[in-house]
Order: sequence, then C-alpha cells, then structure tokens
Amino acid sequence: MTGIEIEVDGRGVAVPEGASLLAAVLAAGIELPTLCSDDRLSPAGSCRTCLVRANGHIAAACVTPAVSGVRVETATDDVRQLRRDAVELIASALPSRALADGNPSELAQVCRSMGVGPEAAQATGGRGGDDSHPYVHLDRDLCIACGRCVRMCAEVQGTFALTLVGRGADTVVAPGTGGPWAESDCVACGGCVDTCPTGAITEPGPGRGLTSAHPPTATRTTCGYCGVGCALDVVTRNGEVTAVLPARDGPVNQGHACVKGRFAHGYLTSPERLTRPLLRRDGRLEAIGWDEALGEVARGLRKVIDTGGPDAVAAISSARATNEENYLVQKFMRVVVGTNNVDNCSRLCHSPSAAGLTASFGLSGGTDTFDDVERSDCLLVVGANPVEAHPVVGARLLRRVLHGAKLVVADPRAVGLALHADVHLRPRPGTNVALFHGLAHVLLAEGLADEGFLRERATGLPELAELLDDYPPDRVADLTGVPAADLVAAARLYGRARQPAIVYGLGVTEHLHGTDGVRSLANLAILRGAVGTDRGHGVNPLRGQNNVQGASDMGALPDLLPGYGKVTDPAVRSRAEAVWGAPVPARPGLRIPDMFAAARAGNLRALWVIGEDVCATDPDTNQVARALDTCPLVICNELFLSETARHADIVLPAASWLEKDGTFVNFDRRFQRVRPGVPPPGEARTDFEIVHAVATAMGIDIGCPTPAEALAECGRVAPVFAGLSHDRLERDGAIPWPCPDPGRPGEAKLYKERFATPDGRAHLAVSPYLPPGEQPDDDYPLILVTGRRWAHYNSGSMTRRGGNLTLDPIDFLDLNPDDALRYEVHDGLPLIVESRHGRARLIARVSEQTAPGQVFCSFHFPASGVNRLTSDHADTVTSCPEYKVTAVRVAVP
Ligand SMILES: Nc1nc2c(c(=O)[nH]1)N[C@H]1C(S)=C(S)[C@@H](COP(=O)(O)OP(=O)(O)OC[C@H]3O[C@@H](n4cnc5c(=O)[nH]c(N)nc54)[C@H](O)[C@@H]3O)O[C@H]1N2
Ligand SMILES: Nc1nc2c(c(=O)[nH]1)N[C@H]1C(S)=C(S)[C@@H](COP(=O)(O)OP(=O)(O)OC[C@H]3O[C@@H](n4cnc5c(=O)[nH]c(N)nc54)[C@H](O)[C@@H]3O)O[C@H]1N2
Ligand code: SF4
Ligand code: FES
Ligand SMILES: [Mo]
Repeated sequence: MTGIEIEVDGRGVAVPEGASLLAAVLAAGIELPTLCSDDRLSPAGSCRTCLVRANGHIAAACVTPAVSGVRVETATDDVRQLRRDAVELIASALPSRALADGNPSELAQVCRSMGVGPEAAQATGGRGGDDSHPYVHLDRDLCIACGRCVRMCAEVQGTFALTLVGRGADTVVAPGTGGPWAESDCVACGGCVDTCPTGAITEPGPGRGLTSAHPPTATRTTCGYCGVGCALDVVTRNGEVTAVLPARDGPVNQGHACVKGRFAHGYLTSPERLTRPLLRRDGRLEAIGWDEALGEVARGLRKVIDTGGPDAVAAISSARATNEENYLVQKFMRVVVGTNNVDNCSRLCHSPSAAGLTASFGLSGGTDTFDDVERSDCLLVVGANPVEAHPVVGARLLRRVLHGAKLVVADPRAVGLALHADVHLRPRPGTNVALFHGLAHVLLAEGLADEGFLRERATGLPELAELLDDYPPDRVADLTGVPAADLVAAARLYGRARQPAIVYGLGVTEHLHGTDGVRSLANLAILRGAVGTDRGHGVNPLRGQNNVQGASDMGALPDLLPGYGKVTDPAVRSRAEAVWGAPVPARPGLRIPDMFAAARAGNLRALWVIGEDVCATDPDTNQVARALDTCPLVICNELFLSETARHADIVLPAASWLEKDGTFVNFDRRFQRVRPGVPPPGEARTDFEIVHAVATAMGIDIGCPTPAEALAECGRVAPVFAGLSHDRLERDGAIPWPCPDPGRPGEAKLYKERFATPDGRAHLAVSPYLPPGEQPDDDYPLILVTGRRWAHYNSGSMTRRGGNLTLDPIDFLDLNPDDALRYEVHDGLPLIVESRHGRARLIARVSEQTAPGQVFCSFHFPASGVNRLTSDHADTVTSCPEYKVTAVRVAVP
C-alpha cells in the first residue's frame, strides 16, 4: 500500500496521504473515543475527547494529519486522564439526563466507556427547546456545541441552515434565520439528527435518539421514493416502523438521506390505507373478500379477452413497484392475456431519455456512474432541480461545486443549484434544442471539439456542422432568450473542462421535442469526446421514480421485452418464448396515452392500473377520467383511494416499498435489494402476490413463485441481466447492469471500448429546433411550467399523509413580481388558473425564482387540479407529455 507509515502503540500501520491520526489509530484496530468528529465531516478538533501523544506532544487525533514516522501513544495513563478530564468538563455543563443509564447517545456511551457517570452532569438546564418542527426537535440543554450538526448541514447537505450562537458554555446550535426551526431554511434531510452525539437534536416520537452511528437491529432496504437509491436501515418495534436511518455504507447516499426517505413513512399507518379489496356495486365501492375480488377480476378479464380479443386489455405497471413485480406484470400481459399492451410511467418522464440515449449511444440508461460524475471539474446541469427532486445527489453536486468544480445550470427558473452556478442559462421553456445547438456551435467555432474522437468513434459530424451554421449565438439568443455572451461563456466552460459531465432531468424530456432535446444534449458530450472515454463523464439522466429504470429494464413497455429486445424482432421473441413456454405477440402494444384514447373510443375494454394515479398525474386529466369511465373494467392496485381508484370498478389493496421484497434499479443503473421492514396492513398484499393470484384465478401458473426466482428468470430472457441474482446482491450489495456474467462485476461506466449502436459508434443527431406545442397568446399569455417541490412526492399520496404536509401544506403558483403587478396579485391570494384544457385553483406566491411571463407550480395536490391544465401535446417520438409548457391565464375568483 502506498501512503504513510506510522506507529500506533508500538504497532506499524500504513494510511493514505492526508489521513488523520484518528484514522491511523482506527486502522491499527485501536479504539479511541471521539465526540466532535464524524467521518462524513471535516474535523473540528474542538472537544478534546480524542487526545493522544504524537512524538511526545499532546494532540487531538481527529485534526492532526498523520506524517511519516510519527509515533502515537493512545493508552498511557496521562493521555487517558487528559481525555477523561475533557469529557468530564463537557459533562459538567449538562443535566444528568444527558448521561442517564440506558441513554443510547454517543456522548453517554463515551462517558460510560471512561467511567464518567451521571453524577458528573451538574447543570440544572432550563435553556428550553424548539419543538416547532415535525421531524427535528432541539433540546438546548443537551447541546455541547460540537458543531457536528452545523457542519453536516453545510458540508453534506449544503443548506447552511444552522449556526452556533452564544459564547462559552452558553454556546448552542440555532437556525441561522433566528426564529423557530420550522420557519428556518431546514429541509429536514435528517443529517443533524443523525450526527448529533448527545440527543440535543432528535427525531420526535419512537425514533427519538436513534442514529446511524450505533444503529439498533434494522432491516436494510432501498428507498422507495426517488431514483437516487439511498440505502436505508428500517428500525421497527412491534411491527411498526420507529425510524428509518441513512446507511453509512450506502453506495450512493453514504450516510445521508432526504426528508422523504428519512421521515415520510407516516403514510404506513394512515387510517386511509386500503386494507381490503373494494368492488363497485350500484355505483359505490364496497369492501369484499379476496376470493370474491380475484374471481371478479379473473371473470372480467376473461370475458373481455373472449369478446374483444387480448388487445382489448391493457396494464399500466408501476415504477414504484419492484423489478420482480414489473417483470411479472409484463409476463402476465404477454403470456396470460396475450398482448403487448403494457407500459409504465417512464412514458411520462424519461421515455425520451430511453429513446434518445439508445439512438445516440446504444443503451437505455445513463452513461456513467454518479461517483464519476462527482469527480468532474465542470458540471452541466440541465432542466433538473436535484436540490429538491434528488436531494442526496443535489447535495453531492453542490459539495463538488463548493470544492471548486465549475457549474453551468440551464433552467428557466432560479433553482437551488443556479444560485451557485458560474453561468445560469435561462432558456424560455421549450427551446432546449436551439440552446444545445447554440452551445454546440460555439464548441465547433472555437475549436473545442475532440477531432480524434469524432473521427474514430462518432458519425454525423458533417451533417451536424451544416445544421449548426444556422445556430450562431445571436440567433440562439433570439430563439431562447439566453444572452449570447452567457451562451458562449457556458460553452467555453464545458468545452475547456478536463472531464466535464452532463446531468439532466425532465426540463429536457417533458417536451414536444423531448427526444430531440436528449439527442442534441448528447451531441455536446460526443463533440467533446466526453463519453466512453476518460475525458469526461458522459450524459446522465436523473431518473425519477425509485424504480422507473427497472420497470423499463424489466420490459413493462409496449414495444420492448425485458432487457430492451424489440417485440418485433423474431429472435428476441423466440428467446422469451423458450423461457416462458408461450407465444409472445409480435405487434407492439399501446402506450399510456393511446390506452386512454382507445378506451374513449370503446376499443379498450379492460385496464389494470398498478400504482399510478393517472387521474392526478397524467396530463389533461379530464380526458383521462373520461377514458376510465368509458372503459367497462378498470382494476386498480393502490395503497390509498387515489383519484384513479375512485374511478375503478375493483380496487386491490397493495403493499408499499417498506412492506415488500425484491430489487430496484436506481438512476445510475444499480440493482439494489429491497426488503420488508413491516408487514402490509390488514389484508393488503404485494403487487407480486396480486399478479400471481389473478393468474391463478384465471387458471394459469405464471411461474416465478418468489421474487428471487422472478429475477433469475428475467436473466434467462435478457442476457444483460444474466449475471444478477438475489444471492449475489445479498453478498455484493449494489450491482450495475449490463451484468451478463455472474462471475464478473457489472459495467458501471459504459462504452469504454465501443458504443452499443449497431456500428459501434456514437451518433450525432441532426434535428432542427422546432417550437413547443403550446404557445402563449392574448387569451393565455403566461407559460406554466410544472415540476417538483422538495417535501412532496408526485401525486402526494404518501407525503401528504404525515409530517411532510406540515412542512409544505399549500399548493402555490409562483409568479414573477412583474406579473404579480400586472395581474394585481399578491402573496397568499387564491387564484384560478385556466388553460385551453381546464382550470385549477392555487395560491399566489410572488418570487424572483420564476422569470417574467412564466409561472410555476407542482402537481402534488390532486385536489388543485393542475393536470386539468396540461395539454395532450407529447414528444413526437415517445409520447412523453409536454408537462413543461402550457399556456395559461390567471384570474382572481
Ligand atoms: N421532492 C420530490 N422529488 C422527486 C419527485 C417529486 O415529486 N418530489 N419526483 C421524482 C420523479 S418521478 C422525477 S421524474 C424526478 C424529476 O426531477 P427533475 O427533472 O429535477 O424535476 P422537475 O422539477 O419536474 O423539472 C426539472 C426542471 O426543469 C426545468 N425546465 C422546465 N422547462 C425547461 C426547459 O425548456 N428547458 C430547461 N433547460 N429546463 C426546463 C424546470 O424549471 C425544473 O426546475 O424527481 C423525482 N424526485
Ligand atoms: N404536471 C405534471 N404532471 C406530472 C409530471 C410533471 O412534471 N408535471 N411528472 C410526471 C412524472 S415524471 C411521473 S413519474 C408521474 C408520476 O405519477 P404517478 O406514478 O401517478 O405518481 P406517484 O405518486 O409516484 O404514485 C402513483 C400511485 O402509486 C401508489 N403506490 C405507491 N407505491 C405503490 C406500490 O408499491 N404498489 C402499488 N400498487 N401502488 C403504489 C401511490 O399511492 C400513488 O397513488 O407524474 C407525471 N405527472
Ligand atoms: S434522495 Fe431519493 S432515494 Fe434518497 S432518501 Fe431521498 S427520496 Fe429516498
Ligand atoms: S473528536 Fe477529536 S477533538 Fe473532538
Ligand atoms: Mo418521473
């Protein structure tokens, strides 16, 4: 091992350059107490708990760098005594409950290990607390001002919400804004709760005092909210979740989490959880038993198949559900029903990424690992708001920027990361393709393209160069509203970086020309030779749902089988047929919007909606509801009586991510295990069990009795997953695909030798800029952009049922101050928002975050009706809705 050799208590040990004496002591297998230190944070060296003697001098091990040849003593009586004195001094300023027997805090444990008992705690307390926040309580009497919470908030989370106030022994943590915690900048990532060594900052309720430092017995699982894929430890008591702790060895989250994964589990015990199947009788949904429900579903499906043919049935599979469940759903549709009518919410989200990245590079996923992206010296973050939508990734990107990486943000809104950007490009919504061409124009014009790479590993340069002649910065400025100088500055940052990386989100995909957007964005990486090489870290979509990558990987798509083989390809079909022992239909099935159109036309006669609230989250929901009401049989697997479930004929109560077994694939293509922490409520069952039971009720054995066997079978259908298994994941943790071989690791960084396109080359795309589908006019003068807010998740069905609702109780429409003036709107005013398709009700919030002429809202409160506003315009290649551009007007009711 290269590094530094030192001696600890007579033992030789080698540590890497830059390591602290503390790290060296631990590497030597020797225990040393610490309090103000946390290996996720920079050292502070303030508590003196870790004193050692180094070459004869007393030093705090956590802040002292190891230098070659140093001799460290940790165990002599005098250094032990010095450490004890330091801890005794800290303890003396605390009330005795800080050290009470059984107190699980790090401080209490350190004191016990040194023989410092509760009697050492001599303060009376009385400094009070702050219990204004649903998830973070402060007890000032227990604060030792170690600053771990402040550093966690600044260094790991990047929110800078906390500070230390007061002097000397009175120093205590406080929100930087001065008022109550609930009104501070805190985004409840739980970092301060997790790092606090004394119990001064805790999660209220049964999880009080639990941290990842000494996690109690827990179930390791993967977060079921967003696609980051945080590893979490679920602590339970008597069959209920007491806390969900971030795993320190989580490959993506590394001991961090966000307000959703860490805290939003209150929905589990909501009295509104569905616990029994429901059947519509005389227009009303009534609770029935499972046998009856399954009989109704089986009879209903059989009747539609017999009278209308298999293609009169369709299913929407859930990107919230596991791989194994998605595999089973698509197998059910293909084998039991005999149709390819199966799709998932990737359609609404990153289907343009799947199509665009496949066309440009060959595979349907991001090109690089996030660990690589994080090493980049220039980040181009486009149409993504990771600070709110992928908080753990947002925090890691921000950390990288604070450590010196350049940052270009392209987003019409002043999103969190934009505040730290070197250049913030604010294109008018829907003008990305022009923007990316403008950047590409500058790369070529200024000689910043990688000619060798273009010659050897790419195609399409002459055609693209000709197109780019039409996109000089001045013209692009007219098309996009981005000043030419900013465009040039951004292109130079990306063009001159050593290893640039592109990260992007729905601001690229959810457009009339979303696939063109993805491909023109990919052009930039190809021009720079920054993909498939060590000269950059590619093009990486921040996939949304916990398992939207997996749902598509498993073939819950109308045109693709597991592993992305085309249903139209006879060789692909026959491989699946050999495994399934049944014919696979050759004709591609219906996409989600086409399912609704077919239902309205009377051609689709049975629709099974599994974990997607289409009446709240699909666009133009008035028309979706009409489709469900026209369709004779609508079956819905749900946790709650969602907007969609209200329109269903049969509702089947489903288990959620904390209640099931399987795997998810996160945004950088890693398979990770999902394990049940608690049983589902009442008679609710997992989607896996439900699909099985329906197949059995229809008289067909669908195979795959367990999730592990389902993934194993998938590997036989799809060679890219052949090396994966539950056993292997159990052993190795996260494994990325492609993973064709059980004896080899998965491929984290793609295309090192060749691209996966038929000719092995990256393909530059040559698509002219075309305007968005919706345009403002005199009647509808504002452009509405819709997207995410930090505390809620999609339809909000889970986050509105628990403490997150307290954090964000109101559905706002953000307007620029200019527009507020023009339309005589002020903060807090109830508004009616109207589009050409419908109307919604929201509360005005005036903010510079939104540009003049644009308004922004979320879609997390179905009751507001935001998706009644959005149109049926959709990406011309993949049918991904144009959620990001709707012409609207506002009125005061
Ligand atoms: N808190 C929270 N987190 C979530 C979710 C949630 O609901 N809540 N949902 C999850 C899901 S399913 C997904 S897919 C991801 C989505 O994560 P993101 O893609 O980050 O989400 P959005 O907020 O929808 O859109 C991103 C940004 O695109 C910008 N944008 C709009 N139009 C344009 C344009 O024309 N050009 C450019 N360059 N930018 C534009 C918007 O201003 C917005 O800031 O988040 C996941 N994480
Ligand atoms: N205006 C606008 N609309 C949008 C978007 C936008 O940016 N703007 N974004 C779109 C995007 S990217 C997406 S991904 C969609 C998301 O839209 P949806 O997929 O509809 O949203 P979710 O709230 O994530 O989950 C859907 C339902 O699944 C249930 N559920 C959760 N877990 C499970 C499970 O394990 N099994 C079953 N059976 N049910 C479960 C939940 O209770 C919820 O009702 O929204 C889209 N809608
Ligand atoms: S960042 Fe995403 S995966 Fe991680 S805890 Fe939050 S919602 Fe879960
Ligand atoms: S742990 Fe080293 S000084 Fe606090
Ligand atoms: Mo999504």
